Amino acid sequence: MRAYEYDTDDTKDQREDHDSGVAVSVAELERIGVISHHFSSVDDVNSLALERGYKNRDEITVSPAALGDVYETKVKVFFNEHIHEDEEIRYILDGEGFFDVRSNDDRWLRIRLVKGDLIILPAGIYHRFTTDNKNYVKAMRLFKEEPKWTPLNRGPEVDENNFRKSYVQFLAGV
Ligand code: KMT
Ligand code: NI
Repeated sequence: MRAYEYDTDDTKDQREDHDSGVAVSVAELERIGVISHHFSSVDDVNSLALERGYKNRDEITVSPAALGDVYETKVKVFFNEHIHEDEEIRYILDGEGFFDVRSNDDRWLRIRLVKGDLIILPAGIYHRFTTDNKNYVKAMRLFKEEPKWTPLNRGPEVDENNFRKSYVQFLAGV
């Protein structure tokens, strides 16, 4: 895992690094509720899943080979800024990708994940995902119960969502 402030150069594809050169620390990510681990064995993922009460999981490959014609569309959909009403845990099985999360003052922080990296995004955090310019990631998605991965795209309505509001309260230290 390596995190940095995203350079908002819209002339570049979302899959480019967009590295502003300003590093973001693990502590800064923890302050916004984002936790990361590096697990070389899936046994460690199993322990974490057990500890946090996760019962379900699936695997997704995001690549032109796996998704064919819909790859480009999928990659754009994942890159729409959204929240979920549950934690999002992702474990990178192969390849690499970027999760962008909003800082507490609404800047984009880019988190680069490679094989063995695991990330926990809290419910209600605005975020987005993209592959990098290698166009290949294989990830495990973990769920507590039923998959609740419906993305709620950012907008005035979602700003009023109860999961969003709880997260905003967490940021404010309430
Ligand atoms: C999400 O919610 O944005 C995703 O699950 C992205 C695909 S998983 C690598
Ligand atoms: Ni998401």
